[in-house]
Amino acid sequence: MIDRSIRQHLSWFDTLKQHLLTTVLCVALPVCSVSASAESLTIGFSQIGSESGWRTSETESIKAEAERRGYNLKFSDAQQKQENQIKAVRSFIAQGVDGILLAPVVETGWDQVLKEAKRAHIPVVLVDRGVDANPDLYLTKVASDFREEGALAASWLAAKTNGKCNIVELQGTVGSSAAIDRKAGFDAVISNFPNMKIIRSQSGDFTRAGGKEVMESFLKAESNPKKDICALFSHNDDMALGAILAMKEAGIKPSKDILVVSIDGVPDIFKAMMDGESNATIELNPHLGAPAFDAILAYRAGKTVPKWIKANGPLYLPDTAAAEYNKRK
Ligand code: GZL
Repeated sequence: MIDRSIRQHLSWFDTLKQHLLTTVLCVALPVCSVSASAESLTIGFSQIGSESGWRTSETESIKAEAERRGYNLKFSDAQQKQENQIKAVRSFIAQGVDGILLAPVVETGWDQVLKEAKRAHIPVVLVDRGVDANPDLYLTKVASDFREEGALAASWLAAKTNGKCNIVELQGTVGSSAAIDRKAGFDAVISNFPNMKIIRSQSGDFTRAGGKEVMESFLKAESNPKKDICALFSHNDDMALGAILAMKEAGIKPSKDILVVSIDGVPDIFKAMMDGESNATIELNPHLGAPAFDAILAYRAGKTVPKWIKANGPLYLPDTAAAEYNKRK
């Protein structure tokens, strides 16, 4: 049984040889497309679960990219539990995979298992969320800047309301980098507006059911919700879609009586905009497979990889909702 690290170097040498061969051939031959690499990798992917439409799109996109490249993708759905993710990563290490994609459900508690992957010379790429651990313990993070997303949502709301708005907030999964940083970015911007304040804030765990349930409690807690609440800031579209349902059931017109701004850019939020029920969404790119796999190839070719590969999306409004919906549905 060749020791893993020797095998790793052998395979690195093979890659280098292949690369050199391709390059030489390319120089010699008039036409040549230098593909990223012909090598077929075995990759472990520890996914959080399927809590939102965006998460499902991310999973489908990463699986499709692995298929396109002819990679052997070992997929694990953690059902939102960190212990299941840690078990999956340990199993990938034991199987001697060439790389690991990890979408960490929460920020903390990863040091030990990341150290084990590093000791096994297996690169770990964080996809769509971050961890509170030494960056030396993972190859790179392919994720949006969530603070920017929160700040963009707040800036849009400040402009829409001339800096005067009582806001209710649906937070994402407690302890997740997406929820922590989207809130931080949003709070930082509204702190510049004395008449903008968050009057209620609670986690809906990034799900439609969670968003509906929490929004129902927000509405019940106000004597006159239409007057008392100016806007909803939701950390993702799925919770906003649940909240829109709660508003309608309470006889409140979403996006008119209460403004709605959220993040992800899933097809159904564009449909809600077309129905006059949502005001703004910020797109989150679910196609993280290619940059993640390319980072692993770069690592195997001995190249340096930046610690954060950022992919932030734009804010969309109802005026382009139909076109965006048709593109995504
Ligand atoms: C953010 C991602 C979030 C999405 C939600 O990168 O982790 O988790 O915004 C998903 O839809 O549940």
